[in-house]
Amino acid sequence: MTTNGADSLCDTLLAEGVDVCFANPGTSEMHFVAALDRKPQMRCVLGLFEGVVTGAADGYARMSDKPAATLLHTGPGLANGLANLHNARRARSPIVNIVGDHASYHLKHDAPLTSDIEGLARPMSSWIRRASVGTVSHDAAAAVSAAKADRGVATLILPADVAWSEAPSQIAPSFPTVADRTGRFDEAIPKEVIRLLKSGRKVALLAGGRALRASPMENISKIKEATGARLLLEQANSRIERGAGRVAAGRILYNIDAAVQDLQDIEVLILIDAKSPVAFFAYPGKPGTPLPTGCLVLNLSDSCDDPLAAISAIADLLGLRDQASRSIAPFLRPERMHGELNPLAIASSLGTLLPENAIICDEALTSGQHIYPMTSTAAPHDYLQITGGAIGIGMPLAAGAAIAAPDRKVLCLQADGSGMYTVQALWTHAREQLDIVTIIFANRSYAILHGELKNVGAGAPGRNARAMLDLDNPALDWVKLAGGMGVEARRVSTADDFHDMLAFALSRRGPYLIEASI
Ligand SMILES: Cc1ncc(C[n+]2csc(CCOP(=O)(O)OP(=O)(O)O)c2C)c(N)n1
Ligand SMILES: [Mg+2]
Repeated sequence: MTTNGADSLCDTLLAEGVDVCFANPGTSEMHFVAALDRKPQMRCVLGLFEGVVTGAADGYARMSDKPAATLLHTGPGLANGLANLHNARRARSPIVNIVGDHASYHLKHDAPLTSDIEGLARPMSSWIRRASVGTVSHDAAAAVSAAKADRGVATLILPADVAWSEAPSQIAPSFPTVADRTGRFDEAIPKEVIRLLKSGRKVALLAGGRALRASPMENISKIKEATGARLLLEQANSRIERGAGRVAAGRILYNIDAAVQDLQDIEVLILIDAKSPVAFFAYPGKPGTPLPTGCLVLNLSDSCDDPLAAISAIADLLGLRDQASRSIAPFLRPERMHGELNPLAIASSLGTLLPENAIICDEALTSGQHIYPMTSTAAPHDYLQITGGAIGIGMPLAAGAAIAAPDRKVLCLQADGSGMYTVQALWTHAREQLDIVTIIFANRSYAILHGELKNVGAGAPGRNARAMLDLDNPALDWVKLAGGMGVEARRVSTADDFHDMLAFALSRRGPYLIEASI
């Protein structure tokens, strides 16, 4: 029995559990589109720009712990999606990134869309392969396995002739994946960590990645309490399960001077599915890492396939298995604020009104500083951040999260400048009727860059600097932008109106946008 390469690819993806495809197709992918059309089990979601496609695939992976497929058109389509693939790579999100290309024998003509796809894909991909006639099912199974095993972007290039050529209808068997590594750790590690924890030195546990789910966090928190260590989270995280009933913990500070001061006493840092902290940028005369010189760093992932299993073993060795953590956040509502609308008032309304099990996608940048503290005792929720510093992920991330978790309310906290990079995501919110409330922090400026200009000692901004950092003249009208893409929206400019509007938006299902004039 035979089929064609595109059908074989789709069948293999479905057999591997990949049943969502975020797409923006072109001519070279028409056989793939036709094959997807024959698979009603596959949910195809159109993004009107490739940055929406890749950002949504990231959000989907973070909330479902499995990869979606993308469908991108040749090198330029991939290039448009790279910034959010960069963020996905930093989030360690599994993605099967499918990029269509010309038929193999057409490349020699150097047609207009021909480019070095491998070269474009390499920096953001943990795995790259060009599918071949006859092996496309194996290639697809290998891509899914690589995305899961590496927790990364597996780029599968699909030449048009591979898609339309005959292929065996038999599906390739699955490859061993990350599941096979579950529970594996170096037996010496738990004792070594306990020795360090009891050495009298000042130890900090730095948690990131999968360690930020509720259950491993409780183990880590108990170890902290039993040994007097400090507990910190990475500065930018893929997904934190937090809020009332969960462990409350602070993050490494963004500002390098503040972070240096905060960590000055640390003598030993233990990394739990985390990277050693670094300054976000270099500044003249300032250090590249906030750690004090001589700080010993032990990365559990260097010797443990499953660092969380090692953590669990440490908790057991310390006799903590049946104890509860004492650092569980209570359910407390911040006080309602009145008067002018500002980021603090928005954060306090969020803390009060956040529905249980909500998903927060935070790309609020300078307006977001109060959100993390003001939601620490809110109803339990998941908190997703921009992990790679490439702005323009908030609304796509929310789309992917909402598709992965259709029964949960998604709150997209979106700074205005960043929002304009991938504003088309709102159309996907409307098209798919996603349950997302987007809050635009409309400060009509690249406020963070105004701050950075000051930080480098450049003095007051003149005409050219303001031309590059202000978003006024004309001011963006988010109500019209959203309306033009099918998302209902309102503008508010007082704390009371914001609170009422948020309560209203949360009381209904489907996409809604609030332009918060701040
Ligand atoms: C892809 C990408 N392009 C440019 C930048 C540089 N950059 C960082 S923040 C920023 C402006 C952010 O403005 P906004 O989203 O309105 O947030 P605000 O600073 O006003 O809080 C820019 C352009 C970046 N980080 N990533
Ligand atoms: Mg702004």
